[in-house]
Amino acid sequence: SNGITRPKGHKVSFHYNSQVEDMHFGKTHPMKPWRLTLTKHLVLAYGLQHTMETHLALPATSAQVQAFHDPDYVQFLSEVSPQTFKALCTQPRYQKFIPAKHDPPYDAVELGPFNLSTSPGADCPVFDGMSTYLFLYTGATLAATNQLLTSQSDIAISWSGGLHHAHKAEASGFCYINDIVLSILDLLHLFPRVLYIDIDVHHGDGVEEAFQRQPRVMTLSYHRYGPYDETGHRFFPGTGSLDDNGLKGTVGEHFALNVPIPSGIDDRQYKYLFESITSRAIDAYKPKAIVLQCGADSLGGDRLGQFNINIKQHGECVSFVKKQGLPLLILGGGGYTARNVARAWCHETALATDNGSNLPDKIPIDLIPRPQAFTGRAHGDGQLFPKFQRDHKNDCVDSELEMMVKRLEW
Ligand code: ZLS
Ligand code: CA
Ligand code: ZN
Repeated sequence: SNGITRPKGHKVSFHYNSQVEDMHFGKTHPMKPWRLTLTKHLVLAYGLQHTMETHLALPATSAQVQAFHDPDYVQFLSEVSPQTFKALCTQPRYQKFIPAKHDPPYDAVELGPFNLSTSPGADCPVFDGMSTYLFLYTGATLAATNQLLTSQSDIAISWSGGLHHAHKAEASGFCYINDIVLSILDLLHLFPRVLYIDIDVHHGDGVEEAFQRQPRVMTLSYHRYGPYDETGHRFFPGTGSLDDNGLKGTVGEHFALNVPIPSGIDDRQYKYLFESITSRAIDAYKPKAIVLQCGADSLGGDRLGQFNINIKQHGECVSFVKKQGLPLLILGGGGYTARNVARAWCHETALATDNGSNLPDKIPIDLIPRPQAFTGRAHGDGQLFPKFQRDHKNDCVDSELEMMVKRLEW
């Protein structure tokens, strides 16, 4: 009655556990798990749960997480909390993971092992409920992966996953467990070639690094990349230049692609880069499954991002990949202006189920099952899919973008 319909010819599953919503990285920390509450509420408000299977995620096991991560790191993560951190830090097995002291100005945060810290100024803080959170978002992604492996879904969605910076024995950039690497390792049991595409505004360095010697995984990241700033930093994590193509001298060389982008890129320019490069990568590589990390910090108006992409174009990337008709895992990632994250990921959930053009700008009030659940900011301004102000200076020169596409042709 509301125009929302089931997808024709393909099955979608949605993997999530609301427990992740209650976590807080810290008062000033940009990563807000409650953006997932907003996303869930929008998805439910539009009735999209009737167009797909919704699965309650269970936590991943330590054994599952050890398929990529160091056993000492996994043990630490499974026990850590603000209460246990100090005592854990003194245990002998973790000593080799504690970094040397840094000189000013890099001594501001006191780091424990694995780049973890209880200081409020840390990218990867230790917070209450952290273990629960980490193993749950990983469990959601692995359950989604399993749906694809068993052909029970054609598209599987895990918005709480997509944490692309985590390393084998180190947390990095708000990421602790690399659920993407774990998922791809599982996919490799069945699929001969897996393509990983990353539209988060940051470089997908953790995933690229894990598979830099592996020709059966191609990684393709679109991200902000630029020169050093006044503080001697590049835009995080500082890697992912055009000539970063997988580990030289190994069989993995040429199976990593990076698209470094200046600030302020607009919809037209992003569409040009994304569609020309992604289609060439797919034609040449012929993947049998695709993992798409949909970090929403590439949207205009993001608190950390520097692009000017609208939700419509962000979603068109999802549609473009879906159109390939391959088993598809859709993941979250960054996204720091919470209301826009929810708008984008709800819109993309609708695209996955062929309901992209069926969402009215205002939530149909008669569809709201539990009014008290919608007191958040998801519909605060009444407008669900606004055009963003193009608030970042556009440093993208069309001719340079064209040269980049040419250089990536092989
Ligand atoms: O891709 O730029 C950095 C590293 C630093 C600057 C910040 N300080 C705290 C540490 C050293 C060089 N880190 C980035 C990480 C971005 C991770 C993106 C993750 C993803 O989207 C996938 C989920 C960064 N940018 C902004 C901040 N950190 C940041 C901003 C504000 C704060 C508050 C909390 C903590 C300290 C004050 C913080 C970090
Ligand atoms: Ca990226
Ligand atoms: Zn990001």
